[in-house]
Amino acid sequence: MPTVKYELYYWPMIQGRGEFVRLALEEAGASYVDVARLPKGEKGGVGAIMRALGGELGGTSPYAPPILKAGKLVIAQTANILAFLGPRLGLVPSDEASRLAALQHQLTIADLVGEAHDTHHPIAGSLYYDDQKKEARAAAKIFRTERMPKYLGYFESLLEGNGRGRLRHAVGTRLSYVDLSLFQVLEGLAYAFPRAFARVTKKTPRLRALREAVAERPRIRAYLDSPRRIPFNEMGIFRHYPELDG
Ligand SMILES: N[C@@H](CCC(=O)N[C@@H](CS)C(=O)NCC(=O)O)C(=O)O
Repeated sequence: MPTVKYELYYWPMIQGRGEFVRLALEEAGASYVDVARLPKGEKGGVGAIMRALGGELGGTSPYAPPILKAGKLVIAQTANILAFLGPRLGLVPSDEASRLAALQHQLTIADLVGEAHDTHHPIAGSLYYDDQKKEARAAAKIFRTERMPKYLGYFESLLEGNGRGRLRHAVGTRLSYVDLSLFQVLEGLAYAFPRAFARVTKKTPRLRALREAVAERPRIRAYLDSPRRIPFNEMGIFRHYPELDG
């Protein structure tokens, strides 16, 4: 397969959904440019995303970032991008059933990510957090006590039923992009809801082991320790507001 230089278009100040793509590219040691993180003078910044949304990259017009350009292909929707990259980066098994399973799990992760975001913006993303604090408290309570345990319990059973040994994977017997995304979701939930996360993950030893193992993969470790990894903050999907952690 020819070497492709990938271009990622994603908001430069947050991990957000772009991080799921960054982790896959980093784990594979792929050559990529995080375009919006380049200076404006090098055609970076938010302007790069606006141009991409305006159709300047060609291909099918994307609705929202993350957007990946690979040669002439322009691909949006996080799960779709990962389904494209998975085989190219060796991050998914080759059989059809495994690829479908990986995409299915990635879409479930997308649902979880959407719900995590809606804890701090339950009414609208266009309103300030301060304008929806009361509703956010109510949404976060349900998320912490019902939804997070249900999602993490589901993924724990998935790992439990797949293989042997302490470290298990979401799909097949090797690391896939789904494992990287699970790592990211666990990192995000631990940041946003440290108390609830500690409580819920007492019951999910497989997820805890996977999180630790992914963090120690050499390329991921190097990435996490580098300035390329944007710290979690209160502009992203996973935000730490102590009042939402019960
Ligand atoms: N389902 C899409 C969601 C994309 C999305 O919501 N992107 C956010 C940033 S994380 C955005 O910029 N949304 C703008 C909007 O929805 O108007 C995906 O998984 O990629």
